[in-house]
Amino acid sequence: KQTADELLRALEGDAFVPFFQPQFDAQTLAISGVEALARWEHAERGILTPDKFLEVAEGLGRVAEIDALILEKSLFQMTRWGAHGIEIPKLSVNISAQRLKDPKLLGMLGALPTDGYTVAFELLESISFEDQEEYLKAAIRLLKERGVQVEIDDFGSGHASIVSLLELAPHRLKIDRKLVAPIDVSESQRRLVASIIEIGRSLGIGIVAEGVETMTHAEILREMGCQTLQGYAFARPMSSADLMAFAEDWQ
Ligand code: G
Ligand code: G
Ligand code: NA
Ligand code: MN
Repeated sequence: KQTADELLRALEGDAFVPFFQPQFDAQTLAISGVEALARWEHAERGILTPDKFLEVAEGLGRVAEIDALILEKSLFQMTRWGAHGIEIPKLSVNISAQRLKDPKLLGMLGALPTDGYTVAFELLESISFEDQEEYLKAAIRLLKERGVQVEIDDFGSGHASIVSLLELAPHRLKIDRKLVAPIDVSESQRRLVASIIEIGRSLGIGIVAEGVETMTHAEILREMGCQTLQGYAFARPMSSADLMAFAEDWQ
C-alpha cells in the first residue's frame, strides 16, 4: 500500500489513468462496452491497481477526485477511439459514494455525450441506500434523468437487501465474480446465478457476469440468458492504446 503523502503527490503529478476491460454481448460476442478501472502510473513501481491506493484515497477524502478524473480521461479516450473508427457502445465507470455526494458531479453532467454511446455509473452494492440517504437517491434520480445508466457492482457480495437495490431501478446488475467462479463445478451455485438472471429478466434489468474466466463459464452463462460477459476468458484490463488494438482485432 502507498502512503497518503505519495498519493497526494501522485494526484498533483496527474499519475492516475484509466485502464479498460471490455465487456461482450453473450450471444454475439461483440464488444458491448468497456469498464474503466483506475490505475496509478508509479515512476518506480509501475502500474498500481486500486488495492494499493483506493483505501488511502478514501481516508483522505480524495476518491471523488480520482473518480472525476478517471471519468474525464475515459470520455476523452472514447472520443479518440471513435475518431479511429472504434465505436464502443457503452462506457462504465466506478463511482464512489463520496463522488455521488460531490456537488460538482451534477455540474459535469453537461459534458456527457447525448448520442453515440451510453455512460453508466457502477455503484457498489455496499453503498448505503438503506439508512435514509435521500440525497443519494435524489442524485441517482437526477443522473437517470440526464441519461446516465446505473449499474450495481459486485451484486450478491454485500449485505444490502435486494429490495433496497431494486428500488433504485438500476439498468444492470453486475454479478460478483465470487458467485460466477463456481458455476462450472456446483449445481447449487449454477442455480443461484440462474435465479439472479431470472430476477433480471422479470424486472427488465440487464445482467452482467464478472470474472468470466473460462469459455465454459461463458457458455453456461449464455445458455442461462445472461446478456453481458466480462472477464479474463476474453480480456484483462488494459491501457487505452491496447484497448484500441484489441477492439480493431476482435471482429
Ligand atoms: O482491476 P481492479 O483491480 O482494477 O479493480 C479493483 C476495484 O477497484 C474495482 O472492483 C472497483 O470497485 C475499484 N475501482 C477501480 N477503478 C475505480 C475508480 O475509478 N473509482 C472507484 N471509486 N473505484 C474504482
Ligand atoms: O469494479 P469491479 O469489482 O467490477 O472491477 C473488476 C475487478 O475484477 C478488477 O479488479 C479486475 O481486474 C478484476 N477482474 C476482471 N476480470 C476478472 C476475472 O476474470 N477474474 C478475476 N479473478 N478478476 C477479474
Ligand atoms: Na466496477
Ligand atoms: Mn465488481
